[in-house]
Amino acid sequence: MAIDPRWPRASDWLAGAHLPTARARLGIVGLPVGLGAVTPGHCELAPKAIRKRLTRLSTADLAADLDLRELIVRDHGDAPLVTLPLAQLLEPARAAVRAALDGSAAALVFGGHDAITRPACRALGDDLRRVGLLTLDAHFDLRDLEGGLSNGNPVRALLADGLPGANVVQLGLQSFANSLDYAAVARAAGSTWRTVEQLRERGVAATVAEFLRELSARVDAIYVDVDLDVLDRCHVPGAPGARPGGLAPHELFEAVVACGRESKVRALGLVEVDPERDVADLSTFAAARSALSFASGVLQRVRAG
Ligand SMILES: [Mn+2]
Repeated sequence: MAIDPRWPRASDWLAGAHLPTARARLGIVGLPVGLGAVTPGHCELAPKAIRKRLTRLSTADLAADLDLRELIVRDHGDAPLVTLPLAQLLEPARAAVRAALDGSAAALVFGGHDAITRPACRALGDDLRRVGLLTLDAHFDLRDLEGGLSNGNPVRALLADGLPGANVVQLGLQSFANSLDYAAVARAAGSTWRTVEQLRERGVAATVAEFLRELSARVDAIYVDVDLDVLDRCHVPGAPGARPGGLAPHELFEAVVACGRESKVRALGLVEVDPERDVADLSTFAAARSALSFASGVLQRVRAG
C-alpha cells in the first residue's frame, strides 16, 4: 500500500496522529477473551483483526464533513485476558475499561467475546441504578446463569448484579434466534426491547437516538453493546450468532453514529467477531467501520459543545 500523506489512515490515528485543533480524547482498549463461548471459536483474535482493518480505512467522514483526527486517540492496547476463565474476568476487564475512560470523552472497546459486556458496563459506575445498557444484538443474552458465565448471558449477569431491568434497552432482536422463555425473562425484568422489524418502522438510527434520549433522562452513564450478529449473516460470516434477516451495515453504522452523539454514552463495545470464520474480512471491516462511525458521533458531540 502506497503511503499518501493526503489519505490519512485510521490506523495512524490510532497510533496517535491527530490535528493541532484536536480538543478531546477517545480511549480505546482491546479485551481479547478466549474461553467460555456457546459456540467455541476464536473471538479473542478480533481486537487485533479490527486494528488491522483500520489500515484500509481513512479518518474522513464525508457525510459529516469531519476528520476524526480532531480527536486524540489513546489506545491502551489489549488487556491480558485470553486464557482467563470467565469467572475471573470481571475485575481485570473492568479496570482496563476504566483506564480507557479516564480523561476521555468516551471509550471504544474492541471485544470479540460478548462476556466482556458485563465488566465493560460495570466500568461505568458502582451504582448500577445510575447506569444504562443499550444492546444492538440479535439476541437477548439472557440465558440462565446456572451453567456459568458465557457469551449467551451477559445481560442476565448484569441483572443479577443489580442493573435494573428498566435501564436495559435491547434493539434488533430476531425471530427464530431467541426463545419465548427468555423473552419472558426480559418482560419480567421490565426491560424494553424491539425486534429488527420494529426497529425499521420509523428508521433504525432515529429509533436508537430516541431510546438513548429516554434512557439518558434516567441514568448518568450508558454502555452500548454492539454485537455484530445484529447484522444480516450475509454481511458478517465471522459472527457465529448471525442469521438471515438482520440489519444492513449502513443501518448499523448510522445507529452507532447516533450512539456517539449522545453525551451519556460513555463506552461502546464491539463483540462477537471470530476472524477465523470470516470471509473476505467482511466482519472485521464491519466492526472497524462501526468503531469509526462511533468516533464520528463522539466528535459531533464534542463539536456541539
Ligand atoms: Mn448476539
